[in-house]
Amino acid sequence: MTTITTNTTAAAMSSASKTSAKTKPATGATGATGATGTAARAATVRRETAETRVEITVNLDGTGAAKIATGVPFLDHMLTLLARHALLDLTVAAEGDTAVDYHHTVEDVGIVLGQALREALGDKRGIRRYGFFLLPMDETLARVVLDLSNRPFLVYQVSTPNPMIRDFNVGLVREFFQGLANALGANVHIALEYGEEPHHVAEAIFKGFARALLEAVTLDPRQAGSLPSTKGKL
Ligand SMILES: [Mn+2]
Repeated sequence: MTTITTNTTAAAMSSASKTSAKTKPATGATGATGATGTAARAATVRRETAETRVEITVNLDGTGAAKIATGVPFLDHMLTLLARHALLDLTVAAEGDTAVDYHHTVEDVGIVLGQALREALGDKRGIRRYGFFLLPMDETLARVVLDLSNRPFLVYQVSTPNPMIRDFNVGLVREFFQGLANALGANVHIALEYGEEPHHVAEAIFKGFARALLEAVTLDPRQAGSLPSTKGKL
């Protein structure tokens, strides 16, 4: 378990979190023993700016339990299903300048989730590294391909005729994944094969990403704790 605090204003909070961030023993999750020793693949990251305050705790070897409160109801819905389909235990608490619009909050939650996933992955030994998924949702089909390469790059090929989901612009999904890809150090390709209904489009992308992520972070016993790279570094 790793805790990172960025721009924290509360020293007491920081030291309390350091205390609680001690590595805890694995609790029977297949991935948590062996390759990465006994350290749980979990992390907590806090980040505070003039625009947002975000705290995220993630456990890669979870069951999909989510506790999400971002102040953006549609983002809460997306993160809840992301946790469920990636089998992450995920706690997200965010407060942002949503009176301006949702942009800063959505982007910064993506950044902090990327940081937390990266910390939880640790040295990446034994992981599968790549993941991909084609996810259908009624008339929509989304394709998500992922490489935990430490080479941040987002390719995002999505256009929807009607961008609004209530007061949430589906274009913000791109901002979320740009922040996430940068902070996670991941190559992420997201494409909408086809589809129109914006709620379906966003949901298919988040679920597809979740399934691709689940594949990529899974510990493969055949890797025997080595890095899935001929370069020797990820
Ligand atoms: Mn839905």
